[in-house]
Amino acid sequence: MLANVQEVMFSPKGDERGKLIAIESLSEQVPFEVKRVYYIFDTTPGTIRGNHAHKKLKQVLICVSGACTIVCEKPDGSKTEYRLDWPNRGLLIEGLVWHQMKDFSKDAVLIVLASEHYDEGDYIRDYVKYRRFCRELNCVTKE
Ligand code: T46
Repeated sequence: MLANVQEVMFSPKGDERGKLIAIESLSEQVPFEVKRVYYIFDTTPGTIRGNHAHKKLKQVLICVSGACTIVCEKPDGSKTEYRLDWPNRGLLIEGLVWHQMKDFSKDAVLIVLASEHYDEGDYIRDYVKYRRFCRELNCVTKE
């Protein structure tokens, strides 16, 4: 089972009027068909969201306004923090990655492009179960 985290960059098209970023399914940055889009905003100061992993879901997270930090833990236990603070930076998360979102700025709007429709059965929300699941399955971590 795959677990992968990767920063992706979008190229803004700019002219004297401002900037525009276009995102397409099945592109280098979004290597899946987008079936769902959701966004997180108006976050209570100090709040921590996430704290779960997905079994199969692939997602790209983009903070289109403000900033927030995504903490990702792979099945091998390695942890990395990513500060998303610019609309041209995204984070691709695929499969069994335990993730947490924190340090939202007041104006943060975090948009998420997802490969599947909402399915609570795809979530692992218990950390002990997550670690057990990773041990039981032979997880593959892309470098
Ligand atoms: C993730 C991170 C980055 C729905 O009904 N439909 C949806 O598509 C989503 C995403 C959520 N919900 C419901 C489920 C809960 O009752 O909205 C409520 C809040 O969801 P949750 O507590 O899972 O939200 P976060 O911010 O902890 O996590 C979300 C996504 O759920 C998750 O897939 O990877 O953002």
